[in-house]
Amino acid sequence: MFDSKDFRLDGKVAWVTGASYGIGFAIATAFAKAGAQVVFNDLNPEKCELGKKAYADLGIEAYGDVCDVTKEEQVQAFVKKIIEKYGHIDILVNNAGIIKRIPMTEMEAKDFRQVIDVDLVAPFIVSKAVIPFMIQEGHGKIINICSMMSELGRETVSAYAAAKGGLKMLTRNICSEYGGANIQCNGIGPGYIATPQTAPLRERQPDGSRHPFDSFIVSKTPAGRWGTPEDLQGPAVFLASDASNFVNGHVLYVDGGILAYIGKQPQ
Ligand code: NAP
Ligand code: GCO
Repeated sequence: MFDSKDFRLDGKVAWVTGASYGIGFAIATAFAKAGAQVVFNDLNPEKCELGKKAYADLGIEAYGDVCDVTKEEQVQAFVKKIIEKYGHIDILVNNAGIIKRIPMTEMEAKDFRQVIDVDLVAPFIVSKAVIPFMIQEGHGKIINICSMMSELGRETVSAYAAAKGGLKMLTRNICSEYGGANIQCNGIGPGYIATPQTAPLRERQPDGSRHPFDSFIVSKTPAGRWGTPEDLQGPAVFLASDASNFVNGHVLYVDGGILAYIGKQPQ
């Protein structure tokens, strides 16, 4: 029988990777407001301290520490710390990610590999480290932050699209392999969201006009605007909660309708 408490996260421990700011921070704060204990990591102590202060400014006592999600030994050590401190990890959000916007024929293989490393290999490394503890608990929620580029390509983002396409399939495979252990693994596919990662696409031009890509995205989005990190909070809480216990292997696009829309007819 449905109960609104199904959307609560009370008593849950939620690790959101790369969540000092941006989308990860927004998702983590929503989890805290729904009752979860938030855990986050970042690449350096300064960012972790900035993140802790930002959470504290919202009245949230988040546990944060340095962990490079591409380094398996760091991830395993971080998971050990979480288990020692809280005893369990109920929710994992593979949020940490990078993008390099370089025309493919000009992109060096090392740059391609770095994007794949952070955006695809790291979610594998982190999920692999966490799943055994979720199996022990008899439940778990994994949310992979995919992208519209899990479905579409565009110039200069070959590595990112390849990684995010792979992340969609990793999501489906974790669902397939661990659904029987009562682990639900889903994706969130944000549209174009106003964060530091997309700031270069929204920069004002020297003459003060809007960036052409900014205008392009607004015209391609039925909602007629960029998304905000807050737009992702409700969908993330849903996928992290008992309300979604029979949702598995799904990528929930939170994109203002852009993937459904052919685009405004030129006037
Ligand atoms: P962002 O502003 O660039 O933040 C990314 C976060 O990931 C930062 O905290 C960064 O830490 C961290 N990070 C990067 N590499 C890491 C590593 N190796 N280990 C640990 N942390 C690492 O990005 P965002 O816009 O919030 O995006 C978050 C996620 O959503 C990414 O996966 C992105 O691909 C995805 N996404 C974004 C959009 C969008 O329009 N913004 C749309 C769809 C999907 P540092 O600050 O220390 O580098
Ligand atoms: C880009 C953007 C996108 C967004 C997002 C869209 O350069 O096209 O950075 O990739 O980050 O992934 O869903």
